[in-house]
Amino acid sequence: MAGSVPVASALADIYPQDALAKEAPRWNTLLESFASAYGRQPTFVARSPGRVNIIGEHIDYSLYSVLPMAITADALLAVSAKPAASKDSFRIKIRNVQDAKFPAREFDVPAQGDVDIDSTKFEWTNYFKSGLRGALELLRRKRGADFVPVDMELVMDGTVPVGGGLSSSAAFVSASALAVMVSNGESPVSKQELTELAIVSERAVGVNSGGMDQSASVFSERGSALFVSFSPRLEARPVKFPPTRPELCFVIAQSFVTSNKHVTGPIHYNLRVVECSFAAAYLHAKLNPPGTSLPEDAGPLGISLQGFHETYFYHAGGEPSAPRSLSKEHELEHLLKLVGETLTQEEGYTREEIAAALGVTVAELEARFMSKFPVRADRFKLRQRALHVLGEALRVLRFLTLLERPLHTGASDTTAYNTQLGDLMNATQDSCRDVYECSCPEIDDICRVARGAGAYGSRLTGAGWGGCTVHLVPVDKVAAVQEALEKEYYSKLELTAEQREQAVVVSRPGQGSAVYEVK
Ligand code: NG1
Ligand code: MG
Repeated sequence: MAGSVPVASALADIYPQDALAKEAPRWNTLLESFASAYGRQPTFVARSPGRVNIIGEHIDYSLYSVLPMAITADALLAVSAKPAASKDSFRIKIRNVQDAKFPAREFDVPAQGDVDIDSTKFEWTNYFKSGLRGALELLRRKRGADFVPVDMELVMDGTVPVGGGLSSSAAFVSASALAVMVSNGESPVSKQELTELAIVSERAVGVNSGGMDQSASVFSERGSALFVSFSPRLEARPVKFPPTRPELCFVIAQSFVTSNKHVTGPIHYNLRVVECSFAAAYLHAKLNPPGTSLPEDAGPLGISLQGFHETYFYHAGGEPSAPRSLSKEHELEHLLKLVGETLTQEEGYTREEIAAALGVTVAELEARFMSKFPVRADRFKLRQRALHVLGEALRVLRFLTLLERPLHTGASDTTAYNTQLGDLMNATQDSCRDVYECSCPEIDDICRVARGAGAYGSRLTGAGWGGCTVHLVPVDKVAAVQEALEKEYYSKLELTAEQREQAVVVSRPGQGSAVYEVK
């Protein structure tokens, strides 16, 4: 059914042929571990994959479009459900295949009350709980106040590296919400509803994130990247890479620098979200006619650079403040110029300066933008953040235009075309490093080495400050890139055999969320 999470009855519906030899035993272990823990077979497995972002970094929370793809690594939840024993509460029993690292938990949730999540602690089941919370809100809206959720028994197995920039969190939250919805008789599950609730509920774990990861995890289709738009509403459409010569693939290389979401993550990431929202409000105050209001939108703080953009071109009090006939790319170019002229303070802006521009007090500013997720900063780099976001939004559109431009099918050499794609990714890396300040020396190093060995484009992927890199590589150069990274980067780290094996992988666009029926 269009727009709903597919139901699979064979692993071949989910994974590419060459992954089955590894996946089949893993699934068997999951099912066996369920049977030995609970004394029965699970009835289904909810599955959501991780993702790699090809282009469009740190712009989803400003509601600009991005181009990620799902990977093969995923979160699996084997599930069995039964009616709750009590009318007042239901019981969750959840275990992990790696139970030494992630201990088993059991808890009760009030049938009509909230799910308790302590986001100040790292607790692996918080991701399940946030998916549960989101799914319950949706089910309660649909089923009414006297809805009593079922008891659930679950076993989880995840192969997306934690803290590695491939979005293990969104995979786990989406799989959890899916498991809860299916257990409570929601069938089929709408991809749109699942994604929207996963986006909002992941914020309960402490990061004020955008919606790229959950969209990629839920909506992706095997063999295609995914173009995701957030404005005026969430929309995702598969995009294929044209056949090029040499043929292209994506190589993912870990930096093994862990950006711990619960230590540095909230500080860096949530600060960027605040800076982008400040930039939107500031530009609106300076550039749109007095009396125009910036609409409340789906951005994590309720306003976004996209909202300013739309208001500026289309709704500025009926007084078009700019020519209306520009293409989206021209609009972004126009805005980049305006930002350069309007946000002139390289050194950043103080709370006092921003509050004055917005016509509010510092206390009001803090209450509005900095109370949900506190941030620590004296100066806010509005100029740099806005320049990155608008420039990156433009690169995404240019990348998409290249992908959708029909390639000369008989062409025996598309090197020039491949180079154009790679250059856009390289420009993203430059902007992430210098303007958005979300790279780190190790990532810069990996990108330099990979490009030197034949990658057309190399950049960080995901939030940055460590984590993963993605490289656009012609298939005949994969071995050379791998070798160069081994020699110039990985050999200098102390890695376990498992880390060495997972350090560099070729990734093809994988399948999004699915429900597997256990027979
Ligand atoms: P990761 O790499 O999963 O931390 C984060 C955000 C995305 C997006 C990217 C940067 C979460 C759950 N996801 O990804 O929404 O903003 O950073 O492009 O925090
Ligand atoms: Mg994440």
